[in-house]
Amino acid sequence: MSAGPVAFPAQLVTLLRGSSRLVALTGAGVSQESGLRTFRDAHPSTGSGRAGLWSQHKPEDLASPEAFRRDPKLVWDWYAWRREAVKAVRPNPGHYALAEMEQHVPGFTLITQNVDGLHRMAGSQNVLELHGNIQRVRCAECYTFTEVWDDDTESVPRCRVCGGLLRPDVVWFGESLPRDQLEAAVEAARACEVFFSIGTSGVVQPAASLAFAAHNRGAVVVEINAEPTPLTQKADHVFHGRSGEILPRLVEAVWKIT
Ligand code: BJW
Ligand code: ZN
Repeated sequence: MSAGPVAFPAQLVTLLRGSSRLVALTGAGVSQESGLRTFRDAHPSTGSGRAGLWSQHKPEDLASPEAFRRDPKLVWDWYAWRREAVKAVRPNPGHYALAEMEQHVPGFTLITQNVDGLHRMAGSQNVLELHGNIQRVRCAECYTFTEVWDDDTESVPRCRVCGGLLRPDVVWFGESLPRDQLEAAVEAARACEVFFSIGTSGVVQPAASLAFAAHNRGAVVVEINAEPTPLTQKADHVFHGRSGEILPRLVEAVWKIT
């Protein structure tokens, strides 16, 4: 799919040029062009290898405390595989465009649901990670973080402090989001002039409600996504296509043309 020529309304360009409080909420779609799989898009089964194995499971069924209790090794291995996949990829033009946007807007907050760390790698600085980071590993019992563990093929590695099982420091369904990150995100969403929702299906709470909070406080809401979402009807501007194509063109149109 190609974004084709994108026309940005003059009203939006002018608003963005004068904007000093801007929020961008990102989801898995932003990292799709780096080669990472999204959660809810249809995926062709590879039929072989690990990717094929995981395609038998719905990601949401693995991203929960219940799944970890039921089969810790299955969940650990899924994250170990994804951790390696993340290490092998690099930011794409969408990540870099958002990092550049931050240079032009004094009060820019990037709120991400992604656990891959690609926004920071692209140079974004004011980043709130709502769902944690897949490269961090901690004890499921005592919360102690660890950077070294014995990767046993038979069982999940254990905490050196209390013997509890190790797990990724990500937020699973039914778990609370990191309070400091969520509070800062809510505050930024309520105070911003423009709110971008980019590459997210907008179905996972509480992240999905941030765009509506911004809208209710009078912010202009802009959606960039491959397909319509529950936010589309409420958004003031909608651009359907790939974020890695649309975002660089937007930055060019708003901040690079005098
Ligand atoms: C492109 C593209 C391209 C593709 N360019 N676009 C209120 C009402 C109902 C339920 C709840 C509620 N409050 C809480 C809940 C329960 C639950 C929830 O939301 N459930 C719903 C699914 C119904 N939420 C929680 O449990 C949260 N905890 C919480 O609220 O605690 C308090 C509480 C608990 C229980 C009850 C009440 C209160 C925690 C949520 C944690 C989510 N964790 C995961 C896994 C993280 C670790 C990991 O990576 O494994 O986070 S699930 C998964 O979904 C991951 C993502 O961050 C998240 C969002 O997905 P995202 O990013 O939107 O990806 P996709 O795949 O869905 O969408 C990609 C989009 O991109 C698509 O639209 C594509 O079209 C598009 N796209 N290529 C542009 N190139
Ligand atoms: Zn422990």
